[in-house]
Amino acid sequence: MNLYRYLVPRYLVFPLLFPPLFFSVSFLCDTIQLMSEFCPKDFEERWRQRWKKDAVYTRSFSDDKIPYYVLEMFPYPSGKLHMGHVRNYTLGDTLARFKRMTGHNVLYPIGFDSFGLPAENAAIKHGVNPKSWTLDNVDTMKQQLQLLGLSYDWNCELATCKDDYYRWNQWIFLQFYKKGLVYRKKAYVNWDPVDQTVLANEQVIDGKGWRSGAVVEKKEIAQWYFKITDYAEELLNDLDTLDGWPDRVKQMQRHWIGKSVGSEIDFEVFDGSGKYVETLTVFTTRIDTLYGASYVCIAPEHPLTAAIKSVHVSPTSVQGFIDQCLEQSQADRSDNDKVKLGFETGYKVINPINNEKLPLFIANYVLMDYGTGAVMAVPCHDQRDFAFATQHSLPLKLVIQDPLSSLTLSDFPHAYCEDGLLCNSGPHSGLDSKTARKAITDTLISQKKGRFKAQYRLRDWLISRQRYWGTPIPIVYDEAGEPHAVDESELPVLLPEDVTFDGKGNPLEQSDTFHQFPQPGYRRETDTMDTFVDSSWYFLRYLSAKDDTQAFDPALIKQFLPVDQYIGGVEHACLHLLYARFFTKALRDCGYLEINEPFTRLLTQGMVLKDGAKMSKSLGNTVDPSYIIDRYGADTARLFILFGAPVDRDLEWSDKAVEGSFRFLKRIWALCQSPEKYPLSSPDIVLRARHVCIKKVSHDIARFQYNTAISHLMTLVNTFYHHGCSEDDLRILLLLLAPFAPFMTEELWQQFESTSIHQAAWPTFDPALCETDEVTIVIQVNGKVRDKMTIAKNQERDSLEKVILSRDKIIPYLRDKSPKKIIYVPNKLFNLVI
Ligand code: ANZ
Repeated sequence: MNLYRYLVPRYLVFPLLFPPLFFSVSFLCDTIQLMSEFCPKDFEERWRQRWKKDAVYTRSFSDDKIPYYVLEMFPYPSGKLHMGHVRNYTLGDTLARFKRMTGHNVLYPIGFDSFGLPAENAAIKHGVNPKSWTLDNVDTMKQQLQLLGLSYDWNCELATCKDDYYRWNQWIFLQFYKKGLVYRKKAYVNWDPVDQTVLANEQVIDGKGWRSGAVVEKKEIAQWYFKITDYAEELLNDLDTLDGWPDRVKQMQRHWIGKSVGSEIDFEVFDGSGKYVETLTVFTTRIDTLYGASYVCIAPEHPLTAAIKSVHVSPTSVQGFIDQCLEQSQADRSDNDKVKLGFETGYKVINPINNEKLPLFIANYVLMDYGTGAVMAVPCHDQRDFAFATQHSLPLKLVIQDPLSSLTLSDFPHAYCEDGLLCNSGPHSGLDSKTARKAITDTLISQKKGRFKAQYRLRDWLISRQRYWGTPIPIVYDEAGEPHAVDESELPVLLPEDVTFDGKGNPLEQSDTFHQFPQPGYRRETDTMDTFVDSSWYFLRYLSAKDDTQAFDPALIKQFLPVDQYIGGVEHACLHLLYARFFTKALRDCGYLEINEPFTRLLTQGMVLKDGAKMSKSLGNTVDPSYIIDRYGADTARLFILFGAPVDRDLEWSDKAVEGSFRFLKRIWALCQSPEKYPLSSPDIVLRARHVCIKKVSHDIARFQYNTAISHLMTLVNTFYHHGCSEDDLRILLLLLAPFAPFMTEELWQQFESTSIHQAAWPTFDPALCETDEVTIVIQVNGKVRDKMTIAKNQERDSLEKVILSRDKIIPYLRDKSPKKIIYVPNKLFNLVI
């Protein structure tokens, strides 16, 4: 329905045809039509229903349009949306809407990351069933998401806790198992001796079990791992291909992967009686210091400790020392400022470069899961070794000299940790550190006692959880305790429901149904998978979420992957984003994918703050999104979030700014309600303003500069208020605003068209009309940029010269002289040669 066409006949035709009725009927209509208040509640719900009924946001399978995949990190269904979610999803929705209007076949899905500890804790605390607790929460969150007018294609919806999803976790596990990317190894867990259960780190409070209060013990049990370290080098190198990722995130991943280039050195080990025991390999980045090694030490968890214990005069003292170390956290053990604990084993090792005999220690600061779990200690050149050697009165040997000073050992109370020139290093003395690292390694290579080696800080991914609410690992054990993969035809291995949640033991152990299956004597694995497994491939599943024949559909994957734009919090920089990259590469190597990376562009949005602090339940400073939607409508909530700050910066909550967003929408509403009040008075100005606005908004949305895009729209609205507007102008305004304020624009659009604005085409601009009469020129003094200035186009040199020579920024460079020469490139550059 066209408002203009509608208004004109009514005013003219009514009085002529039905004079007596004119005042009563027409006047009433006008009052209702023209004075209609901006009241979002009147139309938001109606549009939600209509969009759903008309499948306005459903992705099409046709490939006549360019596919575009917008993805947000899916939520954990904790029950309520918080402002962080609202921001995350509004950012994605706005882009999805823009891309649809610019002719893309947009895939914009959502699902629920619905396995995890909170559901299980709720079950233990309140006796509720984890499944119904979770699915209820999913429902609540879904309703809230829909209130915001997010344009998801709900056909893609998935919940990871449902067996139609997690069966494919099990399938992927089996593919990785076949490929040799899964293994089992012993590792320490937190053990609650009272409840006889393994505790997650979050369930250990001040060293005690969260329920029992018992002092938590470390227990070594066999667990499942994914071999992500096989991909360490590729994960590191491919970061360089991710041009659409924030540098900060790439840097965090580089650091997390932590590549160190160095050497391995083999030390022969002899027991107290001088008998050869075995060869111990250490990893070092400073082989140039090898002549300065004064002892070697191993981690308390090192396998060699078993042999040491078996021959030691007091095995209990060895074990006592090991236990003392294991009580400490890894962080404390590595802390430079904490006391270095050591135990002299009585064993000796031989330094392969000079055959010197060195003592072997067990030391708390050596970690088992880095390098080889053994280090050569060089007190003069490593701070921790220095502290340890001083505490244990071990010899200090200076082997690296600072090239810029002639200090000797007694002159410094710390280790000298920099590179330098080698001294006291036999034939290698005099070399610089870098050359020496190569030379010494080469010498050891020729003797088969060493090699070059790169190490990664990245550890294999421990996926076993001794919890109920997760994906059962598809493994069975035979009578001898040997693991076997479950046959693919037997998937899913269902989570049993005949379990109780009393916080004691592992619920899966108690279930009868879980352990009933054909082969007698076999037992199922009762570990479930880390929930990060679920989120490592969900973006592949969205495309065919209901398909029960395969995990994902190769043809659709080819069409839509990699994800064009991923949006989420920077807190996932290392774990989730790295795991998803690993899954993509591993699935590629299993033959199921052809892409190398899952996410082409990544946006990490800023936080939502209140009074300078992160909005969070624990601080009690949250603002409930439903309240804002209820009071102002979803469009205002969205607009505030998008306008309040650049997308990657923190956004400070402000009631005033919310009001401001509401008022802006109200102004547009009023304009569209009574356009006759704003007849077009300066068509030229308005036309230009409109084209400039289309250009700027298109440019800004494509670059996530939503706040500036909205400010351009504000400028346009002001122009309309001052200079009037036509129907076409209003149409353009609504189209440009549609991605930000989907409800109101749709409601107002119906004055012009009966189809959805969200399926309309994005407006185009005429570049000629966007050209302004101004240009910015650069002002240089002796070739160096000193100033910039916006001037009218094609200005004459002489008039310009006067202005430039009297500018504050330029005067100091003139030093009271007039320039020797002036180079003027019209509309670009003005260079003064002094
Ligand atoms: C001898 C040495 C001499 C070292 C020296 C440093 C300085 P990044 O760069 O982090 O890779 N190291 C090796 N494995 C270890 C483990 N499992 N636990 C604790 N420390 C370990 O660090 C490599 C250095 O960390 C190695 O080089 C080793 O100490 C130590 F003047 O070897 B260095």
